[in-house]
Amino acid sequence: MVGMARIIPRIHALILDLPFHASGVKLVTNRVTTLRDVRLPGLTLLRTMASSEGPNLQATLDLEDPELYELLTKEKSRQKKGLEMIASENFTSKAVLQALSSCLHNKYSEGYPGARYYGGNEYVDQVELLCQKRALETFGLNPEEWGVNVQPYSGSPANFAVYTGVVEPHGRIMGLDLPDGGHLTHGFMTAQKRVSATSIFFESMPYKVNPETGLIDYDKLAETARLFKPKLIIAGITCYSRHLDYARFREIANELGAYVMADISHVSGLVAAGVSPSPFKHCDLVTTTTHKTLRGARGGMIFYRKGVRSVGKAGEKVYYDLEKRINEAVFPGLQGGPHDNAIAGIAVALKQAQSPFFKTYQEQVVKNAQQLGKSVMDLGYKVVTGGTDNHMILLDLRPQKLTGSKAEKVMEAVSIACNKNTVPGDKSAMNPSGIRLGTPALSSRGMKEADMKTVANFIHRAITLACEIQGKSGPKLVDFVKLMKEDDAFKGLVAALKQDIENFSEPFFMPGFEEM
Ligand code: DSN
Repeated sequence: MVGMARIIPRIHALILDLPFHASGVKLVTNRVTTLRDVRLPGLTLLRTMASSEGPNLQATLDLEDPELYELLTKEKSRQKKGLEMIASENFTSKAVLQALSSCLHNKYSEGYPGARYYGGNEYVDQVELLCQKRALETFGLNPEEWGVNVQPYSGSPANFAVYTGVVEPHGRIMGLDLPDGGHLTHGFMTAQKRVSATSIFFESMPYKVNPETGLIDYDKLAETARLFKPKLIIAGITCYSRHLDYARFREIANELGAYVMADISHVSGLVAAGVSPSPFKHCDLVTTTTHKTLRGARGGMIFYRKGVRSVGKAGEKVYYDLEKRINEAVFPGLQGGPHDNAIAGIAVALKQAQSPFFKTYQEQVVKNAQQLGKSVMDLGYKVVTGGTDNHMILLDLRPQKLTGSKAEKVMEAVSIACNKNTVPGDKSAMNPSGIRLGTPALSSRGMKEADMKTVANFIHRAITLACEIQGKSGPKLVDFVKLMKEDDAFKGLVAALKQDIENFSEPFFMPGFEEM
């Protein structure tokens, strides 16, 4: 072994010294790190796999698939150079990424710990149990009162599993309307189309925000719920910057004997850190994604209550039966094998979420969003609800007479990733008047309030530029984009702002792998 250790670097050096095409030998890359990485046609001796056919199963991605590798490095560079302000995105840790790309990826494990349909799940069982335990701990839950399913592939499947398990087909649900800040899976439909499967297989009735204040109209919700008599009411958002009143949802549901399901996908990191109110006291079910503010691997979780649901007049107890309903809805109802690598990645993130650093991070996320809101308002912009309690702000661009789509296009061109969004009162979800801006990803890079002031100025420059382009292009988006991309003066302004933004953003710390 000692001999080989001496010889290998020599062969390695020899290979690197070879002229590029010498003797029919072609190095796929000059970034050779180990002998195993070298693919030398005609010199199969040096390949890790003795096989002369097929892909080298030990080759790294850069060698095995340079085309894809290049795309991934470009995406990494885009993430690092730009400002990632999509409120649902974050930069997860290297440890989570390692769990995701581990051997757990290889395993099938239909079923639940201790009751799998395949063999070889000794360690997978322990990983899933660890993830469940950490999930309950992270949110301060007593295992006698709450259980959790960590297998949902993401937030939409988690929500669909709850409806499948708890609300019978064509049973009734109520959720915040999509244009008012709800989610597709909260029952979205239009007069013409049942858009989400949630509205195809279940009957949905939306509740709304007050178009003047932008705040949820709980009185109207109560009134509509009395008429519609839903089996389940969803307390959840994708674009709403104020805390939810979970106690009020409970009160409304209690009148009807309905379940309350909180969908905390956006705020689960904030809830875990105690900087947003916890829904658990008031809800029967809680769903969440795991990759937004929680900063874990991409996946979903469903928390369900256990124990006594209610006590009748004669003292008789009614027990929750949610555990069986939820578990059977996830598997075998809607899913096959769980993504064990994702479950491991979620477990890592949940461990991190219990640390004091995570609390500091989430406090910074909120401080940054509040500073961003204040800075853009100081620059003359309208922020829906006049600020934020959480990780996002919603800019209303109607005073600028600009659509969210146009603002989003310019932001993208100058390396700010964000999304167009409806604002209260908007008629069309396809042509919304606002943009949603979030701070979780920038906060993971270490940005603070002072940086948010700089970011607000970049946003101001981008929107000012969008207004100038629109002044020349007219209202059609296609003309707007054409002018932005083809007019020399605008191209120059876009390039200059992009450069300023990238010069600012690139030096910040970036979690994850170095190159991709
Ligand atoms: N796509 C997510 C968001 O941006 O809010 C919700 O699923």
